[in-house]
Amino acid sequence: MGEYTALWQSLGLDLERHDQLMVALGSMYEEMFLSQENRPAAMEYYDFLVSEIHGLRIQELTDHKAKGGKVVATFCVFVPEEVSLAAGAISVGLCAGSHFWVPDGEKVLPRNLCPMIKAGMGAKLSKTCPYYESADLVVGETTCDGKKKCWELLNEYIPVHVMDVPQMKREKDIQHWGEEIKTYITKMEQLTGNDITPEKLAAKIELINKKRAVLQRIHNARKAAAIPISGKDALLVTQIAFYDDPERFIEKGQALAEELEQRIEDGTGVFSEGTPRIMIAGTPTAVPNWQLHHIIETSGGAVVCEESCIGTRYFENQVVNTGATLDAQIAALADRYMKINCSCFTPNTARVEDVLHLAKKFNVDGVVYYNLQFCHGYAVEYLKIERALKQAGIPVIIIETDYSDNDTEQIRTRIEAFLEMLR
Ligand code: BJ8
Repeated sequence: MGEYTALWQSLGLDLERHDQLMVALGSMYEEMFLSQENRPAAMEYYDFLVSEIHGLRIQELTDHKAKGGKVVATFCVFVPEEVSLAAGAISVGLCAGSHFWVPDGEKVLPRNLCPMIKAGMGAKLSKTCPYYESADLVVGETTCDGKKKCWELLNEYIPVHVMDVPQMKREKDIQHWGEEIKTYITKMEQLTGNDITPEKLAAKIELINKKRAVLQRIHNARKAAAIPISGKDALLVTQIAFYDDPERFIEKGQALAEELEQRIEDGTGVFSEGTPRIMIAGTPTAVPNWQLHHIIETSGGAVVCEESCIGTRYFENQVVNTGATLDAQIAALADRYMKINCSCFTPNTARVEDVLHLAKKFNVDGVVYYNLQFCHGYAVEYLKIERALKQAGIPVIIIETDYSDNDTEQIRTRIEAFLEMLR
């Protein structure tokens, strides 16, 4: 990617450290992804995107900015990308999924904090993420305490707009979220200098609904007895949905979905018969956090579903796109987004139902509950999920970890024992 050095320089990246990051990412990708057998041919596009993760897409963002366009960066699936796009901005999800950034984050944040928050902060401080350096605005939210307080510090380095996510789902909370969306519309209009009209918003609601639909279609293919795609590859596709151009993503996603459906018809699976089917539930796995999927799939299991924000919580439920006025569209957006069952809500019983429902729909043999260290919401919620799954006769194990690889072997031993029990 030497041809991008001038681009990275223009963004002010720390080139030496950025090189270290790229080398680590490249070898990890080769080991975890390219070594897999019998992958769908359509994965070639996603391999290409990863190889260009800090190249072509960054060039596209830079070209957009050169024409006066804006880039907004987000950390949570609550931020409505429809609004950002309707204002003519590009929206990218920041990844924060690597230990590489944690030590930098710990320079300003306490060590006993969720690794995703520390990595999110560290990526900015280390000047190694060209998405961050391309962003005109970070849109934060008040989902968990760690993130909520982090925005105040991050705002010292880059402008941050915070959306106040309610912590309950009463009618007045849904209305409040609608008000927050309205405020975000004003913010985006000010940032871009573009008006958001009902026509523009309707077009972007339709676009993002299509993106959700194609992700759901790919995900549905994993219900098949002969699983046509590995969990790692399916996860990668969802991760890429956060930063790729939506229209291109939809087109390429449709090609992948068609291939997967053909594989199902042909009975072509990527795992041998009898491989235990695993659902991962819990905290998100942002790029390049592939560790748990990799451990499961190299220990004799197959991941068939992610009940996660880099999974079903991102693409389930469409926005009803029938509103003719901005107010009606905002209400429809608020309704859809407030169906996301993040552990920041109390009560959050719908999430327990989601996990049970998905476990049955995807015919899973066991659930691996993934909890990022110091994420109290998901950790506390485990008890209810565990109880419900046990009652339904579905085995479950909890894995609590951070991004370091200190505990990889320990996790592998536990996963191997869990899979053995499922056989
Ligand atoms: S909607 S899950 S993307 S907040 S950062 S809560 S892991 S302690 S990411 Fe999330 Fe939005 Fe909810 Fe989804 Fe825990 Fe860490 Fe907080 Fe986290």
